Amino acid sequence: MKKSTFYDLMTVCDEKGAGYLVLIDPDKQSVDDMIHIAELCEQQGADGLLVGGSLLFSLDFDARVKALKEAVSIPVVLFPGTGMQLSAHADAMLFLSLISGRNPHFLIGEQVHAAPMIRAMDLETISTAYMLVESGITTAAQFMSNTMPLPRHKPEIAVAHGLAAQYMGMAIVYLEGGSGAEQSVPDAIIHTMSKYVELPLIVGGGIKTPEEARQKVEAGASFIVTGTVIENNHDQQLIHDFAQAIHVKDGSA
Ligand code: 1GP
Repeated sequence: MKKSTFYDLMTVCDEKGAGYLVLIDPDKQSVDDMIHIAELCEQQGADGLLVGGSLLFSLDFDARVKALKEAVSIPVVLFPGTGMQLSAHADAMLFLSLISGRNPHFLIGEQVHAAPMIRAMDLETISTAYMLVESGITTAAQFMSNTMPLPRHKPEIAVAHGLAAQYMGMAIVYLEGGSGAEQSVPDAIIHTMSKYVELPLIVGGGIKTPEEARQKVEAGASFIVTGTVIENNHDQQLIHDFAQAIHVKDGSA
């Protein structure tokens, strides 16, 4: 595999059993708070930061990504809710296609708008099969994309989407409960997906405790993402506990 941020993340996954990514929503906090969380994440063992959100209210997205990049040495990866969330300062971006939905705008439209700018920025792209899974409430991702999530009690439907992503040559699957989800992605979906689909799995949305994160890794997740729980607490012990629970090969959990 070519040396890249994706390669580095996959190496983390091989060495530690799974990787821990913390989502920073640039709209939900001041620059100082954002930097503070990022530094805590690095110190306490997180493997990377995702940056993005469903909406953008601030005008300084690029400056915020730059500030994050200067503050930490773990990878800073864009997780854009729209094609407006681009920055050449990031290490890479998840190039998302919302394949659980049937809205052409999020399947290919946003991507076509963003592609020429991504080329101009020379930004590494990680082709990501993004799937929303029913999670108890209408999440921002669901509402903003105007798509229906995958049913949570039908793992075979999720798997069929994962296989399609694999056959289309995508690099990674992202199973998303949605930020602030009441219920995280069911272990049964993660387990079945990891059994049938030969792509690494990112799992996020509504994960509230290290124990829950650990269960997702044991079910087959390669990366766990938490956003809200860290955003609300700024708790370094909690970040540490998440990292330990997720790094199943460290033997310290
Ligand atoms: C990442 O959107 C999630 O996939 C983050 O979700 O904010 O619920 O942790 P939370």
